[in-house]
Amino acid sequence: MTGIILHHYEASPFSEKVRAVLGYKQLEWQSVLIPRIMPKPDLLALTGGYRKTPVMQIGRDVYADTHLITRQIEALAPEPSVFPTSDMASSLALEQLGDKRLFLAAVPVLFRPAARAVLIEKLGEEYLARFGADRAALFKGGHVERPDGAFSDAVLPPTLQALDTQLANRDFLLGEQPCIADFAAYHPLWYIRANSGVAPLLDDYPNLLAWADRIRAFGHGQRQDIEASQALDIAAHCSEWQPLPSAVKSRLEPGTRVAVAATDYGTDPTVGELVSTGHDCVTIERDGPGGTPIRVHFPRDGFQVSAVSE
Ligand SMILES: N[C@@H](CCC(=O)N[C@@H](CS)C(=O)NCC(=O)O)C(=O)O
Repeated sequence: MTGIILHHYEASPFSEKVRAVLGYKQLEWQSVLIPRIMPKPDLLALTGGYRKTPVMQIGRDVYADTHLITRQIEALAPEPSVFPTSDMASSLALEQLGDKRLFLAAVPVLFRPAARAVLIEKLGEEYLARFGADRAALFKGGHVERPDGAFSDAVLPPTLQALDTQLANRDFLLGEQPCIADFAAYHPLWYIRANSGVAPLLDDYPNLLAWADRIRAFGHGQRQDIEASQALDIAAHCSEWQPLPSAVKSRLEPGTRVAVAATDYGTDPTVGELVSTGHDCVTIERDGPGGTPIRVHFPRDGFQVSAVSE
């Protein structure tokens, strides 16, 4: 048992990235379904402010952002690896292309009339209006603007064409085995493909579709559904911490009271005491459910850490 609890919702592309990694590694995990839109009181009881989806919990350790979540999963279950040491920088660059550019280019596609018609059928007009308002608020205060149709039109065709060409003679983006680059480029396409109104947009890219089928075939591992209250209970009764990555020198000393917030969008801060700064991870401690101390871990890239006065 890995102890992994994923807080996610079914239709979330970034959650699908993590579910596919769990599937490729054939891991057992527990699933807590969270709301797609605010408020998310049970999730925030763990994170202390961070609201994005997904979040991973192991006991009383909480991991924000799939950049860190996937690396923590790799640390727990190294084989088969999704972080090959050869091509490390190339896979990081492609991971960013998928998570940042391709995902943001996919979002407006789901607001096109053909996609909206499918969503209205599924979720209802009233919920969709609330979803739109929630996502408009999500992009307030960050340095990334809410993407629009013009951004999609400019970015999607050349990026899909490049990925499709790269996949002409190989099974996965960097060779014959999948790595993090594949999972990061996969989830925005999964998002488009899941909506029958816009899925045909991908028909021009046969290599991409075949590759997406290969990733889908990994499945999601062994998932067990639990309630949010059970996850909070697990945190409240846990007395161990997960190992921390080695600390590196940083501008702020451990023990400093800090706020950590994403810089792109969804910038709601989490406040706590700085525990450690690693190469790729910042950890803070705060009081969680029932006053239990909780550690929340964030990636460094894409997050701002600032000292706060009491
Ligand atoms: N950089 C984040 C991005 C996560 C993200 O944007 N998730 C979307 C859902 S797929 C989100 O948080 N939407 C708002 C929400 O769920 O509250 C990551 O890699 O985890």
